[in-house]
Amino acid sequence: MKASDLFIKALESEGVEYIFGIPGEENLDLLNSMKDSSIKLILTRHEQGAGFMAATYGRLTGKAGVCLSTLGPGATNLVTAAAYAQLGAMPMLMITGQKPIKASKQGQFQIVDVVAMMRPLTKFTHQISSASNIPARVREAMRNAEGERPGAAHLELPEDIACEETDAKVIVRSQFDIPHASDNSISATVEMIESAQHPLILIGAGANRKYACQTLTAFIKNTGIPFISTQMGKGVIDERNPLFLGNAALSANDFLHRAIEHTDLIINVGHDVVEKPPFFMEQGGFEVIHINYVTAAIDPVYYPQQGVIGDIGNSIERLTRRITPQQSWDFSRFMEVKAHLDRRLLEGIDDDRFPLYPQRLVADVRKVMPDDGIIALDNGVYKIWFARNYKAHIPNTVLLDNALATMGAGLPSAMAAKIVHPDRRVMAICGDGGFMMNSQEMETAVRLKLDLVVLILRDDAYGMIKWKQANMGFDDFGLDYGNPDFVMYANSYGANGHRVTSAGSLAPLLEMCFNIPGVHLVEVPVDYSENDRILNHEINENSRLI
Ligand SMILES: Cc1ncc(C[n+]2csc(CCOP(=O)(O)OP(=O)(O)O)c2C)c(N)n1
Ligand SMILES: [Mg+2]
Repeated sequence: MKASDLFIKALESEGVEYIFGIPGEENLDLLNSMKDSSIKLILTRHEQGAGFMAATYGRLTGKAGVCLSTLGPGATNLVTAAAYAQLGAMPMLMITGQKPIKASKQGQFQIVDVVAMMRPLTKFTHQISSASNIPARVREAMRNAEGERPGAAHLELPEDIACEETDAKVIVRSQFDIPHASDNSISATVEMIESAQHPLILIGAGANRKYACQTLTAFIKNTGIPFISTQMGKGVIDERNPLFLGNAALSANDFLHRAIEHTDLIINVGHDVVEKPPFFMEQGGFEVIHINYVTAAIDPVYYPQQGVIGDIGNSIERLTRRITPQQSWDFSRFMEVKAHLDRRLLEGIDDDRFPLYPQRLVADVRKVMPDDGIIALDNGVYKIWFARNYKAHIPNTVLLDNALATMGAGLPSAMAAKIVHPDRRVMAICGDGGFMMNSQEMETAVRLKLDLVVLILRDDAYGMIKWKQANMGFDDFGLDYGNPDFVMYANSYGANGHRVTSAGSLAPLLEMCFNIPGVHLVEVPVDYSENDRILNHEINENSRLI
């Protein structure tokens, strides 16, 4: 068999459904091998878009998303997506081409050492130097990408290897279960939780990866212990749950930090130090139990005293069976904090001012999204508002990146979400800055006939940096720009462009967009003038008063 055919067969055997990317001449054998394959090629307009789509496919399915590029410039364009997958623990496999390795063809033309470039950004990176090794290398790349903690893997398939003949056979996936935590660690944890006074549960990104939602919901119901979530832990448990205190969108000085100050034990489920810390450990302060698939990466502000390492669902189920709710537990302070925060979160939801204020925007988006609707956020200051104010109802319905926190991923990740869940409502939410970083993928979305709403929050500036600039006491300088006419821009792609002209028209317009097939771009002028006052000062001051 030809090596490139074997490569594609190996990917088919891994269950790969799509390859996102842009082939170059060095990938033409592989491309040709895809012609008769069950794997669908999704051609994009930039490798970064392909990488973000593959990573999000991996995030939503647990199976590595696969992307493809040529050597040199194609591969360097994948670098940000590699970091996105690696930091965000999203399983992804990148395949890049290379000039022939056995006989040089064109000197050093277009050649960079892609394997070395990918090393700090991946769990596994390898140049295939013999066709007979393809089955093992593909398997190993997938094992690395998908195994806990998931991340990026990379394989380079040089042009002369891709057309070799080989009689090697595909290696099928190994069957295994994720190991379970030891009885000792479960017993020690039960003891710690039962003897705490004010235990508090924190749910992080890892709990969104596998199916921990039902067991965690039962754990919280049976124990009555209140919980908070990190940005990437949103939705593991329905945030309308009466024991949900709030989201750690801000690192410090929010209402829920009053609860964190009061706890003596944090039960930290699925946390990952890559997320902005939702709390800071201090010597002599509260203790932390780390419940996760892998042991905690230690950091100056994170050094849990107890680990429960193994399948999260299994650990939680066993803890639920073993823990007896204690008379001595006292959650009154937590519930006081919740009452204050809940009241504050209602402020501004019907604010009629225009351009729109973020609180109204978040409330209106929530109104048009069903429980299973997915919002995919790019990076900008609105991410804080959505993390804090948007209540997620089910797992993986708020796709935000609190790991690499890159701009430019909102649109591609929404597209991947729509491909994985064609029957659900999906909305990309982007700043005018982040959207423009990968806006060329509008063409891909239109070509794929995706039903998608792309919300652009227009402040004609890098608003998030303006907000930080104000917070640090600097003058307003150097962060404003102009924009294309987004309505005409969308229309030129064959999408449908819309502009919001009053606060009251946003929700009905979004509803209409979801009812008309196709890609809809909705430009929403936003007023960020209160971000500094509210996020930097008011929350801090008000939370100190409770
Ligand atoms: C690729 C990349 N470049 C720069 C940054 C730093 N950064 C974070 S948010 C931001 C501004 C975002 O502007 P925009 O997308 O318009 O959103 P806004 O905050 O204005 O709503 C910048 C420059 C980043 N996170 N990622
Ligand atoms: Mg902006």
